[in-house]
Amino acid sequence: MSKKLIVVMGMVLAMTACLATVATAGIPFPATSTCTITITQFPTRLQCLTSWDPDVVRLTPAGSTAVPVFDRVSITVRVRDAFNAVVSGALVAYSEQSGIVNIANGGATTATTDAAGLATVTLHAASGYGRVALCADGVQLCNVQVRSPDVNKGSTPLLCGLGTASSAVAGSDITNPTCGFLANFGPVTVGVNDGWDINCDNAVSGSDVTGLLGKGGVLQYFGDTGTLGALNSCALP
Ligand SMILES: [Ca+2]
Ligand SMILES: [Ca+2]
Repeated sequence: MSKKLIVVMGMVLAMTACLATVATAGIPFPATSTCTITITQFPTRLQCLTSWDPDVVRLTPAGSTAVPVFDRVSITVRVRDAFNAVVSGALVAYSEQSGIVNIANGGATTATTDAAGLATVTLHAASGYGRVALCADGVQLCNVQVRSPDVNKGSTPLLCGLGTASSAVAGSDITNPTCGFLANFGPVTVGVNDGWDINCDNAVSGSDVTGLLGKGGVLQYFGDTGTLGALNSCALP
């Protein structure tokens, strides 16, 4: 299923403050720009859309060839500047904003805004969990919360980060004593163990490992390995 929502970023006070200091024609401005977020789920997990705000996007880990893929998110942006004029020719791309997350090579598209300031980009593959931002010419316009079954690089606490290079869905994702699924079993506390709640039922449990009805858990992607891209900053290259 898919769901659409429109996010208008920013606040009047913030816009007023920015207008007084850094407003520049032709520069993307969050408070006047809009994001239309469409999440398509494979398979459907309505709880990821109804139980969490913002909605959770479950991403296929790097290198996975699993069919069906996990979720896919498309964001259509209309980019405007601080004076409410559309910005054409802006580079639109995803970047890792926070948490332990890295977009996989080939896991997202980029685009350039058209004459109406519109562009659409999609994201389907990343490892880790956290927030992924949508950036236009290096300015963050909105973000989405993401989770994947690939939560670490190996079996020791030192390998709880993802970084770059290759990563795999393996036994250590389940058994790492600090950042494995087993170590995070229990009711979800946001900011503590929500990144492991793959099926969004507000608890980390065996169903996140096995997948309900055999789908959507760690085991569905077990053994998948691939290359994580360089960390993508919102700053222009
Ligand atoms: Ca892993
Ligand atoms: Ca769960």
